[in-house]
Amino acid sequence: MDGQTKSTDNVEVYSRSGRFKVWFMANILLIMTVISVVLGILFGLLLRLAEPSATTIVVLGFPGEILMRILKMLILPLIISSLITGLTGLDAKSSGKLGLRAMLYYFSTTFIAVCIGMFLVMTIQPGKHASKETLGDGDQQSKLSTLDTFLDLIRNVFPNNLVQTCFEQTQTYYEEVEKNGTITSVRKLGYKGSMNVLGLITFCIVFGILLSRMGRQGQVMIDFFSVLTELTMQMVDLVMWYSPIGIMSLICAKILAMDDPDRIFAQLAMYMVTVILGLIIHLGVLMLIYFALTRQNPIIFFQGMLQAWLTAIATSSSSATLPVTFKCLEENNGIDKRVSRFVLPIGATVNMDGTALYEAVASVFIGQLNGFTMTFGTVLTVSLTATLASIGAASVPSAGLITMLMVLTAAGFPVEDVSLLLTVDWFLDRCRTSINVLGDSYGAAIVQKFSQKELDAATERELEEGSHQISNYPNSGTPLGEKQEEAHF
Ligand code: 7O9
Repeated sequence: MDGQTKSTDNVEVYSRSGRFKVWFMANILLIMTVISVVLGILFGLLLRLAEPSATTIVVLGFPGEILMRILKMLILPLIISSLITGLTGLDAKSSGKLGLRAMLYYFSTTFIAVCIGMFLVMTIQPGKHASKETLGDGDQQSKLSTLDTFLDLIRNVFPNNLVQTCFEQTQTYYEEVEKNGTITSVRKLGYKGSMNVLGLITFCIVFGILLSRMGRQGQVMIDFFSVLTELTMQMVDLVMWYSPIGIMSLICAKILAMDDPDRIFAQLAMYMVTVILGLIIHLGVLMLIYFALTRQNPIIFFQGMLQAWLTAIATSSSSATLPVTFKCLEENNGIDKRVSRFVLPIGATVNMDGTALYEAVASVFIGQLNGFTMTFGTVLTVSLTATLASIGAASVPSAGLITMLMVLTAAGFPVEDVSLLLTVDWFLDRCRTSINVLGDSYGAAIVQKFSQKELDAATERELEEGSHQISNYPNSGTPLGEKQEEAHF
């Protein structure tokens, strides 16, 4: 619009209209995504009236299924190449400092999330308002050993086959065998079809650090991985133009697949209110922390992350959202690529604030439902195990429910009642995933703020060495927030 005002300065007119075009192009995608969420909900609610068959639901959800497949396809090249390029942009010592700061942030915010959850669930007491008679009985779950789960986690950190890491995790299982007429269960090691992210991260971190120390000899490898990152990001660009259709389909199909929402929502209403309120408060706390530490406006940062936030709600998976999170952080919020590439894949794996809060609330809810009184010991046990469960969620086999069972077992609450919560889990999963993604994003910005010294030193060193590597980091040296004015909206 500005470009059409009377101005004698042609250059300015051009650059303004050019800037407007860039702004518009970036925002049209976001606007389309917002519209697709609204349409998805609307179509879902309307089509429910027509009582569609299971086949119709599959067909309606198909474009969404394809979106999930594409996003998940991009995760593997993205995390490998981004971790390695992120690490080669820094020296080993700086990487260590960055990693330590990220870990400190992850641990403290996760613990804050658990405390908020515990406080709310104990003051609101949602378990007192629901009775087991109306909810029905839970299914019996299989027994699990905490030691086996823990050992599996460590086994996954040190994979025995790098190729297998890309699609399978190690998992202990028990097999019933007959020995001299008696049946005993024997412990066996097997594999479960799900990417072993922790194993990949271990390998890539060591690989990246050694590569950064290699000098000239390693340059071709550095270039290889930075081209791979660029290419993958360009693929993400393409997918994002398809995402509005996929998101609409995902949301519409999910609403159609819901069974008898009125009854279930009414009975678990207080429980859901507790979780959602907790998540909202935690988001507020994250924003405060961000403001206190960086003196930047957290709302503007959030607006830059909007696309990732909506994608997280639609996909209910922070790993599938990872490609979009990268885009939003680097392009809208101007986060240094060396920081985001190093910190985000790790954050997506171990930092799940929403999940930690949810597990704390859900287990105390089950305790209340069964008339358990909370002692100081149980509060402490639930808080600690919920924190650990959220950190290990991505790396213990058949996560989600299993981690929930660990918290319940540790607190001494009945485990078979988890199935009661399954009816609303799909909904709460979306809410907590969106907080998981935002937690990682604010974390990347905070780590960057505290690592400016290391980043500047690394940039300077590369300039001195005349390395062409620097061209890979167009964001480097930009103080946090300088790019914020270009943020969407
Ligand atoms: C939620 F880093 C990556 F991108 F490579 C990565 C890949 C896979 C990171 C994580 C994973 C992964 O497998 N994550 C995982 C997370 C696996 C099982 C359960 C969960 C927990 O998920 C959250 C929850 O249920 O609360 C939530 N849905 O953030 O995705």
